[in-house]
Amino acid sequence: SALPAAHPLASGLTSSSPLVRALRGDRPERLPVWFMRQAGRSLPEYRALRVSTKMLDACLDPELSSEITLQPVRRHHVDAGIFFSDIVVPVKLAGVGVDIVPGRGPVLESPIRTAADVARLGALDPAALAPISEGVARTVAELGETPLIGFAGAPFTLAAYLVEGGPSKDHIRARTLMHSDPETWEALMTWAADTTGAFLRAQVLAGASAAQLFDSWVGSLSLADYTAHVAPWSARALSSVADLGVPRIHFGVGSGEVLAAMRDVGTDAVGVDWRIPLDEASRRLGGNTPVQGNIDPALLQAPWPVLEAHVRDVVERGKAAPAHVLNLGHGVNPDTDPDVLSRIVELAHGL
Ligand code: 1CP
Repeated sequence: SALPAAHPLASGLTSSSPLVRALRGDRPERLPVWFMRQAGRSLPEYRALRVSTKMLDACLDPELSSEITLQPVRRHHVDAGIFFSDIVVPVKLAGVGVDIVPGRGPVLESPIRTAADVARLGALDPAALAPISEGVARTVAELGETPLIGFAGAPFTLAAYLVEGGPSKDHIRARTLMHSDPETWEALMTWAADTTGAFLRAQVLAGASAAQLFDSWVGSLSLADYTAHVAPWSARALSSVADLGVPRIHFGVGSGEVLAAMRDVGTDAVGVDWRIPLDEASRRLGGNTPVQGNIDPALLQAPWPVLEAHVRDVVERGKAAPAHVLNLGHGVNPDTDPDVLSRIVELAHGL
């Protein structure tokens, strides 16, 4: 692979970690577990660090991004860190006016809807990614044998924000554009794939031992639209790290109809939300693909015996797949008691 020799995966530091082994289709003695959105608002130590710093400024401060990434690893003893950043960080670094508004999410200065809007989008200068590479390098230096997961937003999920101008429910404008003006759509998706791909590649080169592509809003698409108007660009984004040999995870929400198509764009493992049980997900994937998931985040607020029974059921059903990484079906809700997450890790490691 083209990884630098000192990279934790190339040097052997993380190559036998439970996470990397499971993503490569193995069943390590310890079931690996981490949580989407484990860094951030459920942790009082995160809220304390963030009081005077805006979200995107925190993402571009290597000392802060590294410290926030490490907080949940220290507290919960999870099997991986996920780099603290956001899917819109590369969009901002490419010069697009975007902010993360507290309580709302990413909001664009002006939405990208026309051929002229897309033509104005500039290429991401690799030098702009320096704060990301530095944040990752600082993080892996502290993590040792615990792998760091790098991530990026999939082109469709990014396009949903760019076209809508902010969070939306059904991503109607984006779904209209792919049909009403396919040429503009394809130009936008190509830009999004290359921009998000560069962000992902920078994290891997700087030391991430796995890469996850988040297509959070893929559930609003039909299989036909996914295949024709989205999959080629998700493949393009994932191909940005294909030569580096790190295991790849492709995650979506509401993805039951498109699971196999998401696998087919080129990934090692598929992340599954809480809507379909893992044995059914594995069946839809043909039985040969490692799966990640899929504790229902709503049950994090349920009484422990209820949650424990659910986690055990998820682990049992995960045995239908060749390998399993335990996770949530979507991100940690900010109201979650962090002790509950620690307790799930303890349970998983004792199984
Ligand atoms: O003020 C704050 O604390 C901001 C809240 C926050 C945080 C902590 C946002 C705004 N982003 C993040 C970090 C983040 N975002 C991480 C790293 C932390 C971790 O996972 O441990 C990651 C992986 C993301 C990725 C992300 N951002 C996704 C994909 C994952 C998912 O949850 O589906 C998406 C869709 C976003 C957009 C986004 N950023 C922030 C918010 C509130 C949102 C969602 C807005 C919406 O509902 O549309």
